[in-house]
Amino acid sequence: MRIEAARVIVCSPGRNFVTLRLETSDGISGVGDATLNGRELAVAAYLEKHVIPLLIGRDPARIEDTWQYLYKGAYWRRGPVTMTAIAAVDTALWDIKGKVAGLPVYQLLGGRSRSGVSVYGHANGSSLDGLLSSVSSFVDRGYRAVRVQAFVPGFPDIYGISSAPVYEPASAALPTEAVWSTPEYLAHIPSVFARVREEFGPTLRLLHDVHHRLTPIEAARLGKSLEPYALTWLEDPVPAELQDGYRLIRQHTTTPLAVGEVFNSIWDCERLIREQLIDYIRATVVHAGGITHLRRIFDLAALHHVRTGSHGATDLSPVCMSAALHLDLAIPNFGLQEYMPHAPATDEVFPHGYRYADGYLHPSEEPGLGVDIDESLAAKYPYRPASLPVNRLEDGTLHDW
Ligand code: KDG
Ligand code: MG
Repeated sequence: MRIEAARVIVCSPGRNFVTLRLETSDGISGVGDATLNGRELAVAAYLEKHVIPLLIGRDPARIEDTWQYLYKGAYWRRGPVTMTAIAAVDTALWDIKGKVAGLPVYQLLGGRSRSGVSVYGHANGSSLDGLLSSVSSFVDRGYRAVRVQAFVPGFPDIYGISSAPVYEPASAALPTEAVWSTPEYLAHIPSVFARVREEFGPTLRLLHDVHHRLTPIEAARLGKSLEPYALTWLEDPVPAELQDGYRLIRQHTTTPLAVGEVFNSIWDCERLIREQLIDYIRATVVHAGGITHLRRIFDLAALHHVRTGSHGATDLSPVCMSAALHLDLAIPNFGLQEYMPHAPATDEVFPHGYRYADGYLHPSEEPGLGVDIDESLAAKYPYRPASLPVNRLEDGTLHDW
């Protein structure tokens, strides 16, 4: 069997997605997600100009070899664009392998390690009462883990909080700007968690995403002030470029730490994992080199008692979510999976067999990944430029986010 054709589909059913389809000489095809939020066309061009010509004629069964070929052969290693493109090829090849074998991909990865994939949802609100009712709506739907994000009084445009029914991190064609105040944030957030614990008791799993906005010592203070509320994790407390920051936070607090949604290689997290500076690794299939490379990261994490908590925002397509669920089901050190339902238009363009029930996602039992893209429907939703916002401090300084 050979790879006979490959094409990149860029569409925007509610938001932008980039998808790779590989077709084989046996008439089997596979799909991979290649969406890099706000930089979609860079990955599409990388695939079309530099990767697809290398794939035609290759044996689709050689997943590891193809991965190594694309990674090592380019000379230029790592980076979000390259690794997202490699991820798309890798994911599509796993899909094909599953279809050839007549098995869902999780079976090829070693079979089930659990009965379902525990997920967390995103609660937020423009007032404390709104936030509490948002948490409550997740609890009512069976969620046992909820991410809690709160508006800070006086700062209405905080990234990661939205009253829209479907969360959208990239709204405008050009970046919008929001103002951020660390003192106001640090003063406000503990009182929010106090209230949520009071209302929902001690066992609901609570998470919070800082979106890389603090310095290590500020994050240490936040972690300490949240200890009474026993979070499952504090996410991206600081930018992860300077990883000693995580050691500093660790020295001060027992609040568990999660990081990794912007990581694209095992080398981004090798030290954080080996030195047990984090508790959850949040890398995901589409941005971290596909199932093959993410499995490598997760196996390293397993050795060091670090659990997984893959990114699962709406800017990762149902193709990525399907792949993530197969991996989540199979690995020994799974922790939690982020789950933000897509817009109805997205679900229509990407028919998929995974389903949510009572706090868990279950991957499809169909051969392969159990997801597809309806290309003629996708063509009705052309690409729209979209960017992530940026943050400034009150004095106008450009800030991390
Ligand atoms: O594209 C960026 C978003 O996916 C990200 O900001 C969402 O932080 C996020 C999360 O935890 O889902
Ligand atoms: Mg996050």
